[in-house]
Amino acid sequence: MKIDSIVLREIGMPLVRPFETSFGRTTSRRIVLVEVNAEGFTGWGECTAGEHAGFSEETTDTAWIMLANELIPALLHVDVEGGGDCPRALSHVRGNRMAKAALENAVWDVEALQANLPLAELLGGTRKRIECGVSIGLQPSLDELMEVVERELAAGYRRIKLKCKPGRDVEMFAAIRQRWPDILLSCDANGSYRLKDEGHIRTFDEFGLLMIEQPLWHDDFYFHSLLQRQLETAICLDEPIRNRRDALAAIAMGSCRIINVKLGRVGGFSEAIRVHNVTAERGIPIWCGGMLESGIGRAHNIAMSSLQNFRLPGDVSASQRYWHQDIVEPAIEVSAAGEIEIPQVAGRGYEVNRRLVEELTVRAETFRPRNRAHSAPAEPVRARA
Ligand code: OSB
Ligand code: MG
Repeated sequence: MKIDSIVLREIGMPLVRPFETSFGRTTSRRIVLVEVNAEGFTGWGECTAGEHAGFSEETTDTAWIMLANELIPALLHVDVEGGGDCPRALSHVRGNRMAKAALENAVWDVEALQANLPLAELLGGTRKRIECGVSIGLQPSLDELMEVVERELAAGYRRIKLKCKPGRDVEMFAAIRQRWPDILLSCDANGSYRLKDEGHIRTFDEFGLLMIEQPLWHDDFYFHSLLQRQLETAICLDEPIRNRRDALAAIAMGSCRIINVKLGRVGGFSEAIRVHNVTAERGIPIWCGGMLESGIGRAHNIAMSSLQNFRLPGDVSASQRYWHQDIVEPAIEVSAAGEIEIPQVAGRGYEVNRRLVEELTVRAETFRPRNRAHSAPAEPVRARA
């Protein structure tokens, strides 16, 4: 694949409503986008790093620096056939997986167009439609939470996930269960409990939760394995699963019975497929997590969720829950049955609204390869967009 240019940009997008977790509150997103122009096609990738380092070490700003100074120059310096070649091309850079994913996924996006295949099919996906759940942030009151849950169930969503933290848990679960005894219900603590809370977390068992996501430290496997032995409810790990090896270690240790797969957190489609395959082999169900993505990341999450072992509803929901106007067309919609159809056209299946992207852009930089026929320089030419 001959890459003509790569455009790095940051857009600003206010959320329709604030999203609050145990690690903080987000009211507006600063999203890094990567545009890869190659072979007459344009592929897009979205970086899922947050504005602050509350979820992972990466942020919008660190991702920008790594993409501009390390990752884009490295990719422009080598030949890649497609997305699957990117991890090797970027392997000299440690970590920074969300930055890497933005670039790698843009290359997959081009590759699908070039191959004239739906992105889902290129990735090996077989599902025709996916089941959708919602992640509901901490609400100011129980009454407001009940209203939000009612609205999301009425919209058709198949699974409700409640953000929780110490002091904000069993009261919510009890209220929801009293009104909706049979819905698929889960919670996500984003690492906010400690081992001393074990007795308390055991009381969650009575609410018939589908899973408890990341109860303990964000980087832990071992103490989760001790906790999982004391619980009937499945633990789901999110934050510490960075790659296939982590998934294997967590499964071997018994740290969880379910795994959340996030494209950014594992570094892109290639590693996500490896996590998918190893969990499928071991009989561990996975589901697609969300990171308050714009339509580009959302379209990629949809394509990934078409792989067979994505067996539980994901945090993949409609554009309108997040954005007044999404940057893709059509906006991502969820049917009354709580499903999204996998697009059957070439590429990601949702067009990028370039005019809107330009309007939302706060900074942009264009990178081009130097003539590779001559000795390849480490530094690419960088021009202002
Ligand atoms: O832990 O799953 C998480 C959002 C930002 C950071 C971490 C998480 C989340 C969500 C939101 O739960 C999922 C979404 O609707 O995009
Ligand atoms: Mg989570």
